Amino acid sequence: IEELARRHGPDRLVGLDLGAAPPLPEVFLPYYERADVRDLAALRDVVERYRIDTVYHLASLLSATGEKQPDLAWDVNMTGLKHVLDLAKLHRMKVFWPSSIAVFGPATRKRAPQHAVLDPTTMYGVTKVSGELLCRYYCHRFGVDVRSLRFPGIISYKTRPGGGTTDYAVEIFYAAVEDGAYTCFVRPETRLPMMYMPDAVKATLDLMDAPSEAITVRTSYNVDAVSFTAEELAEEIARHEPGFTCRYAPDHRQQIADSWPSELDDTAARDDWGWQPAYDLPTLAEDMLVNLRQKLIPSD
Ligand code: VAH
Repeated sequence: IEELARRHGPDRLVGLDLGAAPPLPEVFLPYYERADVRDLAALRDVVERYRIDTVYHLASLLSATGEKQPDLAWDVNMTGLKHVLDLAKLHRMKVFWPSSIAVFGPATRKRAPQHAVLDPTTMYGVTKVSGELLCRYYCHRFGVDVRSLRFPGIISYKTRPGGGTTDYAVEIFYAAVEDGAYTCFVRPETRLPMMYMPDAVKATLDLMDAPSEAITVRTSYNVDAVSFTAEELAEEIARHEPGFTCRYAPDHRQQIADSWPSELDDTAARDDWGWQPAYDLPTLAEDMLVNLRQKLIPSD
């Protein structure tokens, strides 16, 4: 929302979520609607009242929450996406929809190719594979210009994490600033692909700005940025926060993490629309900690 406001002006945007508007310290959002993405009539009313031409459809239950409530995950993730695609077909809207590394499963080697056998072990992953196929169907059958990225774990200081398996890579930064110590819910050697939020926003908007004829992948593009183990992350944080300690107590999320690849082959994204990440682990960690100290430690 903040980057779209910078590019188009806040009065060109309408925020929509189930709950109240998120804190947006950098922008005032004049138009905000509350609706459940499973309510087609409510979505259609917003689309028609504001004459929406582009939708960034991010509403979803994530992997860990989805395993606790698989029926709800299927309902929100699939019904919500189909409603957006049906409205996009009716009103010729352009759509961005995020997929995830969660589409991959045990059949994939540690470096996930763009075109692979997709055998996810979570309901979240099943909804992402199904969603990718639904998007490609709506594009080829109805001409809907829907585009998608298979995001790695996304790291941000702006909102606290919730419901994801990669959340340890965000929680650890908050714990380092607030407590100087963290108990990690995956093993130290767990290596996963990650991406800093500014890179995720850049990838999303670069993809959406690309000419339609450049888009050769209508399921979802692999995008890779940085891969590290939980231990490598803890060691990098300790370089910036002397005395920080991390212990490991794997829980149910370990088996989800173990089913995912450790990196992605994103050649197609780089070739088709010039994908290029800007952050590596040291610059990501530095930026996270500088901003979290400002956010969490009250200035005198
Ligand atoms: C999750 N952060 O952990 C999400 C993501 C890479 C996984 O889709 O569920």
